[in-house]
Amino acid sequence: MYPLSILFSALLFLYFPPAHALVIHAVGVAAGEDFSDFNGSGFSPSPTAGQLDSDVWRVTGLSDGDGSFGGSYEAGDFARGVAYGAVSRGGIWSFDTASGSGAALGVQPTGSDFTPGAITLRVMNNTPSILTSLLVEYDLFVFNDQRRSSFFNLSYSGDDLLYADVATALVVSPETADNRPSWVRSSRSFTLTGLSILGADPFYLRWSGSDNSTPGRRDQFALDNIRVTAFSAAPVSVPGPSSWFLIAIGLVMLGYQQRVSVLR
Ligand SMILES: [Ca+2]
Ligand SMILES: [Ca+2]
Ligand SMILES: [Ca+2]
Repeated sequence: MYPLSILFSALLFLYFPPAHALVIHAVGVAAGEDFSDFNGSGFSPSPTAGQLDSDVWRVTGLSDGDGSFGGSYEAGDFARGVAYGAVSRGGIWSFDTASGSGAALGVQPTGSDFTPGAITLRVMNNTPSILTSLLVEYDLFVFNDQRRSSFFNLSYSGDDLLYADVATALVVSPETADNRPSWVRSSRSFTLTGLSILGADPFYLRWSGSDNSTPGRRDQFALDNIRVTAFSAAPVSVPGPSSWFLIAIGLVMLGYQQRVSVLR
C-alpha cells in the first residue's frame, strides 16, 4: 500500500502548499531555529523583526491567556522583552544566555504564568516522503536563581491532541538557588521513532513546565538551537495478503451494488 500512500501524499503536497510551520524540506536535512532575531516582542502570523511566527510557535498557560496558532500576541506576558536572566515578571522573554550573543526563547514562570504552561512548535513535512523518525536536538538553559524547583519536559504529537512524553527529556531545576546564578546549558538529543508523517502533514513538539517543589519563586528556562532532522524508512512494498483480501472484499461489494442497481 505504500506506493499509493506516497502518490497520495505527493498529490496533496502539490495541491495544498504547506501552512506556515518549521518546514522540513528534505529527508536527512535539519530544519532549525536559533532565535538570533528574537527580542521578546511577541508572536504574530506576520512577524516583524524581533517577533516569532505564531503559525510556528504557540505558548499556553500564561495569566494573559492561552496563545493559539496564527494569533497575535504582542504585549504583556507574551512579550516581556530582552534580559540576561535574573527577572521576576512572568512570561516569555528573549534571554541572553551567553552575555551578548545568545538570544533564546525563554520563560519566567510565576504562580499564574506557565504553572503549568507549554511552548509548542509546529513542524511540517514538506517532502513527498512518509517520515518515520525525527532526530530532535536542542539546548535547554536553566537559570537557578530561586529556591523552588521546576521541571521542563518534551512531548510530541501528530494531531496536537494526544501527546507522548519523551521520558528521558525531563529536566528538573535544583531546589536550592545557586549563590552566583548563571545560565547552565544542557544539549539534548532525542530520536522519535515509529512515526508516520505524510507529506503536507503537521507534527508537534511541545515543551511543558510546572512546579516540582514548593515554596519560593521560580527559576528561568530557555530553549535554543533547535534542530529537527527527519528520516524516512518507508519500504517499497506490494500489498500483502490481508490487503489483497480487503481489495477482493471491496470488489465483491462493488459487484453486488452494481447488481442490485441493475435489478432495480
Ligand atoms: Ca540563540
Ligand atoms: Ca502573567
Ligand atoms: Ca531553584
